[in-house]
Amino acid sequence: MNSKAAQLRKLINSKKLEFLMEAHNGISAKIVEEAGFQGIWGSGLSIAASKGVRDCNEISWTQTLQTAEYMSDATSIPILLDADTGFGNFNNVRRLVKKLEQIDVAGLCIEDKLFPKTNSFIDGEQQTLADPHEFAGKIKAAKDTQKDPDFSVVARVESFIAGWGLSEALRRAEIYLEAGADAILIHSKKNTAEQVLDFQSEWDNRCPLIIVPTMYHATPTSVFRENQFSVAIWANQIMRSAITAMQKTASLIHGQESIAETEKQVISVHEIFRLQNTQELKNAENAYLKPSAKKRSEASNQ
Ligand code: SPV
Ligand code: MG
Repeated sequence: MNSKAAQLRKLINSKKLEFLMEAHNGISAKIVEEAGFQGIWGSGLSIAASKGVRDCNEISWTQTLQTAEYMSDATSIPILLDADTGFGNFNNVRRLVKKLEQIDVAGLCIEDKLFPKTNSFIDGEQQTLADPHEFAGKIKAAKDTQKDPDFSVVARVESFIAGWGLSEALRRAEIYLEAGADAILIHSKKNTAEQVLDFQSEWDNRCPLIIVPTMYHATPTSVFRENQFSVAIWANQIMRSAITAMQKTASLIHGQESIAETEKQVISVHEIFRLQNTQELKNAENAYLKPSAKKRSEASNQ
């Protein structure tokens, strides 16, 4: 099996459209892998939301890292971590890359905004972009820091989000590519794919292009495929569907003062045990526990 970094690199460089699915903790990452996805988007929005805070660097970079570590430990497919602006300057990015490689995260995506960043869908046009050359320094620093040549550094261009036109987006992407970016993520909050398609036709495959179709969700996937995008990120649907289910369940149980109805609609606790790989511990107990300790452990499980 290739390393996770090599797996992500392969997805990014593959000639066909590939997909990354959002996850925000260990169990959601595992669910994404079991569904058949070959890679995970460690979404900043969803990780923040899972902790009940806003997507504007209210959680620290080490808290993000710790979450990513649980996700990485729970899965065998690669994670591209949404690292916002890199949590500081080039030096913070260097440290981040070092720590990400230690926890087997396959790559990071950084965006050309200012710390603390704001989610791209909130008042985007009022958001200030970073100086592109300062941002290029972060990309170069990340590339110079990585030990594994397959670790990926994705540069996210926020020009369209901040209300700039195509030429500014292209100018920035060119600077980031020159600095060593392995791929460009071109973001748009329009409800059609117009901006990313215009960008792609001018960019002309100078490097792999990644898109996040959250707002232009009605665009058929065949359009992304025909236009040779490299990766589409489904950035937040696991979190959103979890919220839908949790809201429904909480209000049903609250209203009925009973869990009987809900029981028919939710997975069993045994499915939780399966996702947690409880069987592996049972097997390990057989191999490692002294018989007397094993008996005690079985008794406490009953
Ligand atoms: C995220 O998932 O946190 C992203 C993508 O950055 S978006 O929310 O679309 O900006
Ligand atoms: Mg984000």
